Amino acid sequence: MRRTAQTGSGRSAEFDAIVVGAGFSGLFMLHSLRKLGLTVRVYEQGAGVGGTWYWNRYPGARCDSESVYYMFSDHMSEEILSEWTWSERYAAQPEILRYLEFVTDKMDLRRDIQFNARVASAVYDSGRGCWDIRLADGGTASARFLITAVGCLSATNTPSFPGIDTFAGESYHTGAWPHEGVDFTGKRVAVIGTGATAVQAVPEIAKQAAHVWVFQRTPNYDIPGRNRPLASDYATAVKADYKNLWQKARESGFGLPYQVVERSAVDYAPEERQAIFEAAWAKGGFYMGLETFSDYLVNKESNDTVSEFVRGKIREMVKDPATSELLAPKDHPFFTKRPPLENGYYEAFNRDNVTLLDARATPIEEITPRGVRMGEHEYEVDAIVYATGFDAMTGALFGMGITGRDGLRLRDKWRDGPRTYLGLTTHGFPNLFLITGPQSPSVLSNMPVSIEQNVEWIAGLVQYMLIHDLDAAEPAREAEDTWVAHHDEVAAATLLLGTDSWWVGANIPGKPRTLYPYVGGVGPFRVICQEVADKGYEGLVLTRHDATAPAPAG
Ligand code: N01
Repeated sequence: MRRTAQTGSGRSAEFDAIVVGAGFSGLFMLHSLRKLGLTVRVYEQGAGVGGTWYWNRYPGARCDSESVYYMFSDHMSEEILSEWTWSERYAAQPEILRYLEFVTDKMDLRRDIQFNARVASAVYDSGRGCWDIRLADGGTASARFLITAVGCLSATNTPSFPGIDTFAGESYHTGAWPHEGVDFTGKRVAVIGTGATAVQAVPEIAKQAAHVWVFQRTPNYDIPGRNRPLASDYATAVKADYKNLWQKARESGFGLPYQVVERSAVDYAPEERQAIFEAAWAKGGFYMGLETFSDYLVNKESNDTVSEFVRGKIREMVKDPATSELLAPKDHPFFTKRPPLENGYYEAFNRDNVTLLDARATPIEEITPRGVRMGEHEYEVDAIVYATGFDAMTGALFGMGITGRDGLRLRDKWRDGPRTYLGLTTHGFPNLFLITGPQSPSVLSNMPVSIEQNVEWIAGLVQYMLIHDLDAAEPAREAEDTWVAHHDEVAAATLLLGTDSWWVGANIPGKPRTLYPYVGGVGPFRVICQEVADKGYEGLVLTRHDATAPAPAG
């Protein structure tokens, strides 16, 4: 492989690889490609590293994975792993951002990152065998490899409520929060949405605001996070056992080293089941979903038991019966939408200054200059917080104007839903690699574990191409068809497609309904990817730029 892309004009900056995004994925990709000796440029839209953790600065923002597993493993740096200690069970956004800045500086990554650089288009030039990038500010660059590290939840979604621009007060989307913070003291605030974000933000906003109206369309099964300062002996014990724990996480279903017991809730007597539920509830966190029973996603009857248990807890926690009934989900099974972790959310509804509104029974009709109108009632507020989520998994990719061979736009190719090979590549787009792309485990996992696996697989492929003097990698159409069919089959065996959620694209009008992440599990996915690599990247057509026929792949 000729390492540096050749450009005709000579004016465009040239690199071996361009990475888009400087969050967890982009940072590890940069590090991994550098180790192979490639010249790399990372383009990052923000003014700093962090991705999700750069943008989502809303009050209460923190990770829902336990911090000790929400970081790079020793594959990034043994030194960082031993030097860094989290202060809380679930780290808050400022601490995670500090961590990513620490990693960036420690690994000297900053010098290859261009900040405030939004990729406006990325077009493959078949003649030259490289990707031409145009930035929003007019800058251009070319590279043999294009790797997207744009995150799954980075294109914000604000519903097009009539009158939205007429509001005279302050409006915020949680995914693009002002860096200087927002002081809600004494203000009347509308929070629209009740997903994982709102569940974190509402208790914090309620501490300051004169009144908070929470506009709920669909209630969620919120699990107690039971956040607390991290005991130093716990952190030390985890560090001491790190290799084992990370290996477990890599082989697990969801990227967490939990003890999953293969059993169904329906095989247990009600009292036994209750004891198992209570223990997980007391522990807090995703143990409720992952360590109690293993068939919630495929067995409705089993799921009914846990769903009812959580509803019971909500009724216990929220004093006003009408409010607790409204908060108790009945329209979908547990974990068929991402269950938020709550640290004070339900309790917030016991405050006098928090009111829950039913935006399902009476939808929001318009935003007025003074506030939010539902039916005949206008709620006058000083600030509106849109906790309305994201155009997940494809929004940011489509926003980059990716165009592959023969002028094929990614947006057009995926018009009826994503089509990928392993979620990492897509036919018609040579040398385009997607980190945590659709049809990979991505958001159905603890992200750092999936990110490391994706990045290492991509870096392994690039290394293979260097060794074998190959220029381009692109999945064969048949390999892609087989992966999509497998992905769809696994998805269809679960309850996930039956629930409206952003996992299936239901939150964006017109978005194709399909399960966007792969639900086959982090461990099995890893094995599949490894087998593909072991067979000389089976399913990919690997070519030399100057050859017309595919080069032998083995
Ligand atoms: O977004 P969401 P989010 N009228 O799409 C409502 C991750 N995350 O930002 O459910 C009224 O879940 C919508 O209602 P409905 C995590 O993976 C991670 O909260 O569609 N309401 C819903 O209540 C999470 O799943 C962490 O009926 C409208 C809300 O807006 C993902 O991010 C922390 C509406 C959107 O909820 C997204 O969470 C936080 C309308 N027209 C988030 N349109 C960590 O672990 C939308 N809604 C760090």
